[in-house]
Amino acid sequence: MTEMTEHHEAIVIGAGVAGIYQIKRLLDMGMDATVLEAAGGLGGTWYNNRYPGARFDSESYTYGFTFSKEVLAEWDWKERYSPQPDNLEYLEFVADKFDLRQHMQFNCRVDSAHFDDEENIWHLVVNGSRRMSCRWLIMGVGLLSIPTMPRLDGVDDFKGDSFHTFSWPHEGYDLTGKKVGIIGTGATAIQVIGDIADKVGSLHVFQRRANWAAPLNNSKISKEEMAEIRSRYHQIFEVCNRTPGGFEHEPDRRGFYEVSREEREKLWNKLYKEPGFGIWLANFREIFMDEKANEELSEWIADRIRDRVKDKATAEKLIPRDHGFGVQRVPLETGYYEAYNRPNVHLVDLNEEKLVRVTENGLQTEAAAYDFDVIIYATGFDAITGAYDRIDIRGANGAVLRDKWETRITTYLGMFIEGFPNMIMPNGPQSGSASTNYPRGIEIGVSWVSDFLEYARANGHTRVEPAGDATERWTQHVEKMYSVMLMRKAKSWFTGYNSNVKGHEAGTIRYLVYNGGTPKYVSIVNQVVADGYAGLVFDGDPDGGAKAETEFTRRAAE
Ligand code: NA7
Repeated sequence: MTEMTEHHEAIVIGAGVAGIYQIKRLLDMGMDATVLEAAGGLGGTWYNNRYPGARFDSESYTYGFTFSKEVLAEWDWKERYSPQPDNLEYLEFVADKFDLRQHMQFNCRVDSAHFDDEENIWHLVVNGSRRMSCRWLIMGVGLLSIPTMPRLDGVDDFKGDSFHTFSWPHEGYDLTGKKVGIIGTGATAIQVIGDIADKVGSLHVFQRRANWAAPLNNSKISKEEMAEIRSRYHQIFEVCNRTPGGFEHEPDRRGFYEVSREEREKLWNKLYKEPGFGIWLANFREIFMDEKANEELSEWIADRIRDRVKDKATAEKLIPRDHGFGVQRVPLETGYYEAYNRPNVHLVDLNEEKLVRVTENGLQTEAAAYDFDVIIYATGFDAITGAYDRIDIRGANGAVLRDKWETRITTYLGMFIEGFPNMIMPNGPQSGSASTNYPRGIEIGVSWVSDFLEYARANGHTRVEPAGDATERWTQHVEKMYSVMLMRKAKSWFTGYNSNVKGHEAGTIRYLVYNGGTPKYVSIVNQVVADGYAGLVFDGDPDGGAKAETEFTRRAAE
């Protein structure tokens, strides 16, 4: 360690939902810790994504932190699906309440993190030259924090304004009367389009793959309603804890084939009119696993699109043909389909005319040149592993994480990586967070990690890493969970597909998320604790890992 190195017992990378709660827990246990955040402020997703229409798809009152009764008592949600400015305000409120900002350093981009095998510490380089070190490196880097631009020629040639939705101008941007082109029809684009269609002069939507979407059915929350919700918080979070996705929507327990077609349609009609993910998550469980059941639901949803979009040809183009409803995370929309009934909104099907390049004036397809004042890139993210790949992470013996994960993503519990001691991921790839209502998964992960660190400190451990066999078992368990789900067939960020990232464009499945559901995840990670942190090797003692052959093995095999 040189004199110039700033050392902390723990460094948390990222000041989003995970980083905020993680630093709180580290400070509570009296640890010397700091948060390094690349952006200019805290809030992660809610700091960056300021595009029009950005809001929760989780019910607001299920999104907040549960760790503090005071926060629950003091914060009022104003909308059922709260918009970005309120969400950022909420996270700032929590950080300020516990005086966390003083432990966060902004505009700090971590370039590299190298593990020192002799001293069992991590050495970091921040912003090119600043040297820092820590015993515990905690990754709160976010699942969707690295935006990706299309690999198109001429992006810099465009003379008008253009932004990726993630980098929307913080001071706001007035689109009134403007000629706008938007690339993408993911959850983000679907929010943007619904919001701006009636404000812009014209809007051209460049769609490569149609995406299933369902109504958000948002509404305001009055003071009285908030008081009622508050009185039920305990109950609400109990439901979140027992549902697979950590939402308040519980799957319909009836068998799809046990009820008549009329009964099924009755449920779908009801759910389609209800707020949020009900139509996805309160549906029959078979829709996620059984082709025929999924097809029947998909056809029913297609008819809703046909009901809502007046022009028949446009409606057909908006109906996905390559995947069924709900096998990708379902975008929730407000007036998305109705936007296409407006004379100023035009759908450009990129299957009929491929995008060729960006020009000085707009976008060029095989069929036409489109002129715009503004181009919006709603083209998604290098999801889940992207933020890890951007840091030069080297573990024991100089092993490079980026290389390790190139062919196969392996973790233990989604929290530890073999060969990368003392690096912990409360919401990493293959953890319980990615496929859920994020903060519910994050709180579970951060709590577990914090308890673990207390244990490690109390027992004087200075090095921990997962055993190879435990890692293999967990990874196989994660892979097996995909095998029963129809989602394995979808080209989405859940399966690691991204046409704009080298190596991820082939559609070869990457096992990024844990699909076993929150209750199963919690029972496994709790069992690991009950078994004396089975599967983890402490201070290089290989016998530590031998403890893995216990209850966890049985559960993972189920
Ligand atoms: P998504 O869901 O990854 O969507 C990205 C969209 O951009 C999708 O429609 C892509 O089409 C499209 N895209 C990406 N690159 C291109 C190029 N080169 N040409 C044309 N179209 C392109 O990201 P979002 O930001 O919308 O949503 C991410 C999550 O945020 C969401 O699931 C919520 O949980 C919140 P494709 O489907 O690949 O053909």
